[in-house]
Amino acid sequence: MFFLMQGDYVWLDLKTGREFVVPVGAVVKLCDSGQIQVLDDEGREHWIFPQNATNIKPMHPTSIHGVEDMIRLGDLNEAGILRNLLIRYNEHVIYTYTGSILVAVNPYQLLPIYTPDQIRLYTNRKIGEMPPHIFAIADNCYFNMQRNNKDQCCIISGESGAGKTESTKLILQFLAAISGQHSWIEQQVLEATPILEAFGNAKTIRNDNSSRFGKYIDIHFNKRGAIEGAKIEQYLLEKSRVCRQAADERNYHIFYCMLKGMGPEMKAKLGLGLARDYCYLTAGNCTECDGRDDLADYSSILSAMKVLMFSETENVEISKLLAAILHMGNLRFEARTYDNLDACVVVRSPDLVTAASLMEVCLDIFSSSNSIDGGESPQISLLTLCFIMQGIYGRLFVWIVDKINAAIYRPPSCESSVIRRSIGLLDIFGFENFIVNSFEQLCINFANENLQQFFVRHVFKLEQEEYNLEDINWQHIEFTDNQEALDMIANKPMNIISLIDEESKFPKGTDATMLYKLNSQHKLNTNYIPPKNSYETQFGIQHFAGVVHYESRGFLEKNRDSLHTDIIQLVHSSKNKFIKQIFQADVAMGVETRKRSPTLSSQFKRSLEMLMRTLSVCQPFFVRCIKPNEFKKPLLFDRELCIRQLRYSGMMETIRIRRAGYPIRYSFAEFVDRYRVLMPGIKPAHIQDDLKGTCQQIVSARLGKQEDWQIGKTKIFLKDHHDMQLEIERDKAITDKVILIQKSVRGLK
Ligand code: AOV
Ligand code: MG
Repeated sequence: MFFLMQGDYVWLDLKTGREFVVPVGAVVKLCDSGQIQVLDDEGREHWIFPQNATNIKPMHPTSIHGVEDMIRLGDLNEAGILRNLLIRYNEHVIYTYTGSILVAVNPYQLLPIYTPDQIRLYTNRKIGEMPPHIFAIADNCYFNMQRNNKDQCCIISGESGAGKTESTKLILQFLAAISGQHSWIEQQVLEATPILEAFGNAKTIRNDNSSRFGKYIDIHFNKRGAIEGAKIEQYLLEKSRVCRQAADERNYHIFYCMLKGMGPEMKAKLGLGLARDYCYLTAGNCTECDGRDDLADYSSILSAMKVLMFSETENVEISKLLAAILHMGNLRFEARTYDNLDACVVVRSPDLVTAASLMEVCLDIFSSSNSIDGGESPQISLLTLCFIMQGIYGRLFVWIVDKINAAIYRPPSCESSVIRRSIGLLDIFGFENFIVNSFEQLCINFANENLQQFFVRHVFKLEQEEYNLEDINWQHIEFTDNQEALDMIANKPMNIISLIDEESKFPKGTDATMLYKLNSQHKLNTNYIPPKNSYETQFGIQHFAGVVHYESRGFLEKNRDSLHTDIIQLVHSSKNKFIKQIFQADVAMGVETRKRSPTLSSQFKRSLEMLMRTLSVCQPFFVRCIKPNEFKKPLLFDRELCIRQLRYSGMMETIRIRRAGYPIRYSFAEFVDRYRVLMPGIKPAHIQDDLKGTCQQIVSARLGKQEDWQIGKTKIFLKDHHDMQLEIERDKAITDKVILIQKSVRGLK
């Protein structure tokens, strides 16, 4: 056994056999002849007998105090990564690099690291020049966009509550600050966030401000690098929340904000009371959210809406619709018997009267509507009502996003389309695995499966392919590829999504027939887990982030997402212009077209394909957010929870490939033109005969012997730190040159 002394650091393998447990770091406290006492990172003491100390290993010096870039870790294993994040986190250092990939651990407290001073510190710096920071990623996106004249994107991933939305906002804030002159358009782009969050975020058990929709914000810059506009794409709002919330969860923030913040006069007009008065706001038994100020938020939402050109009338109409939804949620139904037929009717109530007047429909719309009034049972009537209200809220949300885009989106003019560049920020729902998972989780996990494939392709596949093409010395690195799972879900003939879709369109299709088809088609696929017996209604999928079991009941209904005929009837009979406007497209469609309108999964699949196409032409940056505990608490680091997230995101393989690889590459001509300033007398690329030789000359002079960098057939390959070093030298060379020129000009005078 190796020799140990007091104060030495070791890895201690507790051999629990549990899936997400890895060795813990520990320091030797006492060392006498018989045994050793160590104190582990969790503050627990252990006695170890040296003769059977196979569970203890010395720690590499880089792991003792931690490193900023995990590529430099000597102990390159999960335990090493985990401890590195842990000791930094304990010192409030939440950001760490893996090459240019940023890992961000949610601090669950406000840290003083986002000030205007910090923004200045990170402006125009190379990655690695300053400590890891989300601002460094933003700055690099911006710098790369200009230097390479290429669109950039930033893919922010992580579980619910890991910090994706906060990271997105910080990047936006940074870009707005460095790009310009506090222009109106910048402010508009920033103010879109509070509106989107009001209508699309809610308190869940995992996150007090959980985004219940996905978004891609594309920010456009003009040739001077100032923000010129933006466009927001939204995905799959969770509509069911409008009527039902799980225990301890709330409906969308806007409802509570409105009830707290609206003036008494307006409230009286809309017949509104307190949050606790409404069934749609109380299903989770939670109307308040610690740490949120609904009253203050309401005024921020209103002022943001002003900035984004929502008119006074539009605001009133939105409030009327929200109020109507709340009143409708309070409707009750009674079973009655007519002519020996059981039916149920809506109970006349003040809520009914107010809702009808707000939506400008006459009261008997409900009596003439079959499924609500006169329907089969009170339960079915309530459910139908719920579908209608969800449908209305869903359309309202889409209308709001369109309205925001109308203010911030400027189609490229002929001149600017050539030079306009963009940075896209993707903040999409993370992988979900609940006790009961439904169609929505399948869509969400399908989206994550796509993003993981994008990551895998970018980081592993394309990278290794390129090394081979360029004949570079390279040892292949194994990685987990999720392509097969993705093919089974959406690409191969008879894939899961297409089978669900087909069954949704088939008039006799039911959830059971759908499940039968899924089983017969995929039961042999290793990524598919069929139901255990013929009664079971769940099927499982092996996703990159683990197995998820889906409850098939309800799939077809959700996928059809058909607007209830009752909604259309309601819209037709309403005299309210706003309601007609948000349903414009649906009404214009006509009954038959509406029946054939695309299903939810096919729409979602199409928008995902478009997103992936957009991303594939951008230079990507990745931010991996990690949630350190389930309690939303600062300075609490749940090791197993973190290891699970690190493992599923492929962090280990990422570090290995980044360490072995060459993330920076230039064509010979690009390289010569960018860095010839570092060596006097080198001609521009277009008049060079031997570009490769010239590259070699510059790089050997500047970076020394060939150890880390490589020259391929058409490109030169560098490590991240080389890029930084060359850039710093280049900046210096250019500044020196300018000073020289200034001096000689002065000398001439
Ligand atoms: P998410 O977007 O990843 O979850 P959020 O970005 O909403 O998660 O973060 C959740 C909460 O964590 C925030 O409301 C903050 O309280 C805290 N938080 C996150 N990042 C930071 C930070 N950098 N500094 C301080 N606090 C932070 V979800 O949308 O639920 O998938 O669906
Ligand atoms: Mg979010």
